[in-house]
Amino acid sequence: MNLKELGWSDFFDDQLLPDEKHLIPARVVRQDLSGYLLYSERGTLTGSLPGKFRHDITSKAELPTVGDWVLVSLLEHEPDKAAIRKLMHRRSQFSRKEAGEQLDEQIIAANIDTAFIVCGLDDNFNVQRIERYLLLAFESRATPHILLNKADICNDLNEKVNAVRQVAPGVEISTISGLTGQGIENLRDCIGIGQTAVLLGSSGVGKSTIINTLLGFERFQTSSVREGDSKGRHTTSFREMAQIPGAGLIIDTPGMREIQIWGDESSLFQAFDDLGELANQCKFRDCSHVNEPGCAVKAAIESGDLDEARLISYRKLQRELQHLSEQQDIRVRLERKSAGKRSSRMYRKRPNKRD
Ligand SMILES: Nc1nc2c(ncn2[C@@H]2O[C@H](COP(=O)(O)OP(=O)(O)OP(=O)(O)O)[C@@H](O)[C@H]2O)c(=O)[nH]1
Ligand SMILES: [Mg+2]
Ligand SMILES: [Zn+2]
Repeated sequence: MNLKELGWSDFFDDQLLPDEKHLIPARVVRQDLSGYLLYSERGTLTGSLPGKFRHDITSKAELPTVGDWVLVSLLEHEPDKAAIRKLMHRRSQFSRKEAGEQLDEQIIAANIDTAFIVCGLDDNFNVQRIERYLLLAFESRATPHILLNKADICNDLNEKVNAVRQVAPGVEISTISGLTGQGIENLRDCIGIGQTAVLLGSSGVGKSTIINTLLGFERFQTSSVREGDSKGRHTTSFREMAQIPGAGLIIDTPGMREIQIWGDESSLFQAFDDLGELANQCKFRDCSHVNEPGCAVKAAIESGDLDEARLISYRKLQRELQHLSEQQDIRVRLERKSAGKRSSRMYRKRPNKRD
């Protein structure tokens, strides 16, 4: 395996410090309960995280994840085992807020060029979900590309494609079938050698099926969806990268139950570029598009050029982002407060010591 084929570039080369030349670059292929599986020029390695590494980090986001580049040293008597010494800065990363109450960023995949957002053209078709994924994709710095899968069983293809186009201005949309292979060759051409793509989407949309068809063999397990609502059965449980013969790398992910938003408003503006352009034509710069005179957004809704659902989605995502940022501010204040308490305790102790 050569480093360039695995996605190594000057971006990572420039991060190497003089005293790290003896370490081996490796890419995280899979992370599961037993540890890390890595690809390197020395072949496949199993990696572990030394206690010092865990101790030195300040957030979970600094732990290596699938797609990450790390520097490792080989264990002396077991040359296929490696200790991870350093995590390289990421070129891009697809994150969401961790499920539940925690206020942590969960990194789904790192150093990706293309984020394929997969949606089934069956009963699981959902435009609002695509909107949420797109927001995260813009935040990731990877290029989003929407895959509408299961085209073989869809009777109203044009209608669905048009609905998706409305919420994804400027984003590439492909209709494919992982089962029959329709459109899969074109996908391969989108992932050049050395590039990395990730497949994202809910359970049952066909992510693992698409990868198996790309690879030409049943690398990942798949299973049928529920009748009635086409929901999947959460078949894939770990994120894992595979090398496509004659092309780049692709990461399979488990279907997400919740797509909790992580990011800031700049990605929101990018994802809702169409609304932004309209808003620029509103009479008032700070127009809230509710009942101001000369509102171009309202006018577009009335004329049918803009679906009102788009404005509703925008407001909903904006509220979620604001809530996230408020929660983050509260946490920073609490952390400062407890750090302040610690240092004032230290300060009080000092005079005692002199006594
Ligand atoms: N008709 C049709 N069925 C498909 C297509 N792609 C996948 N399927 C079927 O959809 C079901 C779910 O596919 P999977 O590949 O397991 O879905 P997944 O997205 O990997 O699901 P999780 O691993 O649970 O996240 C399987 O029964 C597949 O055969 C397609 O293009 N057309
Ligand atoms: Mg799967
Ligand atoms: Zn307006």
